Amino acid sequence: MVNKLRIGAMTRARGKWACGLLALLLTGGMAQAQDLSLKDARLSLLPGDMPGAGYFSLHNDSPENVTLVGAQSDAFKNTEIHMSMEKDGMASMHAVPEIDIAAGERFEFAPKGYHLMFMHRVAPLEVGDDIEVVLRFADGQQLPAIFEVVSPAAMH
Ligand SMILES: [Cu+2]
Repeated sequence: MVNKLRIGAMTRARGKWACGLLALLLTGGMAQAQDLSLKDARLSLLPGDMPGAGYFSLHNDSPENVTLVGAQSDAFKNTEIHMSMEKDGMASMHAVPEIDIAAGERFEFAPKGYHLMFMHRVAPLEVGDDIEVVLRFADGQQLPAIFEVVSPAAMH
């Protein structure tokens, strides 16, 4: 009886170790983005299958310049970096391939400017939900962050 319990505990411990190793292999042993952080991350949710817009403040407290090249979330099929602009009184937006953030700088994703465009929701979302978004950088760093789902009315 005692022996059986002990074997069970050992198996569990080994399973945990194996998971850790797998995670390390999957990420290629890449360091997590420790000196990069997101503040005030929120996703403005529109009704139906309209895209959601992600806003946040990205802080680069590392001694290196970084380049944001994309983002992804399990809650949406694809995500693009967008920039809104107004021309002749008409609002429009276009995709931006990458954004440089210099060492020690911060970059604001805010309404009427840069935003993450989340397209094709794959799961139902409600105001108040949290979704995980992973930001990707040109050097291979990945920064996971939690975005709070908010109503577009809360943006103003
Ligand atoms: Cu957009």
